[in-house]
Amino acid sequence: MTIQIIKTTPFDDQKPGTSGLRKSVKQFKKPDYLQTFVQAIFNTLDNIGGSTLILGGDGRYFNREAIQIILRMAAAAGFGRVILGQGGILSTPAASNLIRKYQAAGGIILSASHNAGGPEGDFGVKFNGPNGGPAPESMTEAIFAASKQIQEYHIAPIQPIPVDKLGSYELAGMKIEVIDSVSDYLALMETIFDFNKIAALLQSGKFKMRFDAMHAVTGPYAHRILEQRLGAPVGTVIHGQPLADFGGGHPDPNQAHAKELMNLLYARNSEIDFGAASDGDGDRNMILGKRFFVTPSDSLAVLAANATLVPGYRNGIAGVARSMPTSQAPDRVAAKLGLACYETPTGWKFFGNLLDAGKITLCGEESFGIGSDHVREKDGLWAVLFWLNLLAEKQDSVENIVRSHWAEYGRNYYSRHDYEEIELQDANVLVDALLGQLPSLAGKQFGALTVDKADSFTYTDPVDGSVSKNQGIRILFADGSRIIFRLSGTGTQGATLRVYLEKYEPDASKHDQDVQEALADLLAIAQQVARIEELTGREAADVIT
Ligand code: G16
Repeated sequence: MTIQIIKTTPFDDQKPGTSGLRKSVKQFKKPDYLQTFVQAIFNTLDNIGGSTLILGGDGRYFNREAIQIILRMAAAAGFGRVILGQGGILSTPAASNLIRKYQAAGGIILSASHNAGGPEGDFGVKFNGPNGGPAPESMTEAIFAASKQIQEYHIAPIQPIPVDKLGSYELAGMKIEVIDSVSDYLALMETIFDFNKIAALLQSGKFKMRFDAMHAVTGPYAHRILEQRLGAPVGTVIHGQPLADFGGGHPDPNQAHAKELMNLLYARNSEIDFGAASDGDGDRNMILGKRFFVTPSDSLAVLAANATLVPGYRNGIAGVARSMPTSQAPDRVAAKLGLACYETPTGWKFFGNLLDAGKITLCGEESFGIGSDHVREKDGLWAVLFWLNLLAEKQDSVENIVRSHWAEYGRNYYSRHDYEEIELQDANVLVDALLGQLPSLAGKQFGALTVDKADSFTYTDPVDGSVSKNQGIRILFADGSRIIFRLSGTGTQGATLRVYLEKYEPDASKHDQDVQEALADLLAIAQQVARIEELTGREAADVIT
């Protein structure tokens, strides 16, 4: 079959962000836009000939069209086989698992994660390498460089593949296997968690949970694992049908966007003991107890402290890692248990080397992502099953488990304030002004707080020595409190300024404060130092988590 060679001109905006290339659907639908980026990925790969590619996405608008285009381009590039999730559906962690399990050359995951979907929403493409993890910075740079050089892309002639039907197909000499999207992932979860104990808890009649799939990719996974395999009552999974526009919602599992779940758990007479949600592509999670929110940072710390209660980690964990803005709660666990602890820049790709080298077993980020060495992505349902396994072992409530954790390790009050869609130019002025102040901040007194150190975070990868600069501005106080400023790398409109606030409280009698009240002095300092209102016109954040 002849391969078509289509002449094209490069786009100048195909620089992958924190997690792949995210743009509006409108941008992705521009003639040749998707094709150029996919060709740029293929052009940076060695040894495609005959290898396997994993392909799937979160089911959002444009997923199906994009799948057909990528299949044709994969055939033209010389892949021997594409393993495709049924209906074009694969959660990000499930795709990571398939890459590892079937020794693929890599995978393309179609998702803009927690960003809104639909024709007016966002789309995204990310490439994961043979270890199953997001392409490291060296590769995303190479893809960007290749995208600027593209003069043509290669594509096999049209031959639509019936992606909804399980089975094997052939396209221009390439095999396409349409597989069940859930089975391999479920099998992996069964090797990690005590399914019998979790099933007993879920079927006891004394424990009620709700899992909010937010009309995104985890719907089929959660129905199958929680309801069908573990026997939780039907209705445990809400919003379980993936929709191209996520039902008009924002598939971001946090207190602001998972409103319905929050209302269920926070109702005065709520009968639900455990609530959880996941995002567009299934890698994020939110954990709730009855009228109780677990910060992702605390969640990572609790899982690390209790890991040996779970069969997959019974022999102990090698170490933990957290992204720099994530609270230091996990560090306290690591110190007490004598574990190695690493601080990386924001972005799951930075955990890959540590996981591959066996330096860490668990890792996580404040942005509602936690994971382990079972795949090379954060994993929403894995975190939910981990919590269920702990609840089944401890026979205690989420709130009690977290409160006893605080009593033992102290509490890291933590919150993130997001100022969304501010003018890019304003954001850059703010960041430059902050950078300019850094040398003069050390030693400065703000009320009861003294600045110990202020810098722009630089990370040196302990495995390959690569250096990543400008990964967030840190103001570190003498008492361990921190203010971090960063511009998001996942937004598609203007700039999002993230302000991360953290304060450590060792005294258990002070663990009942309102989070925002506990952090009010730090917020005031952040607003003052960064001149947020003056430079952006914003009095307060749009989203507070
Ligand atoms: C992505 C990355 C995460 C990162 C998050 C927020 O998550 O995979 O590592 O923490 O974005 O990034 P930013 O603060 O730059 O917006 P996801 O779930 O969107 O893929």
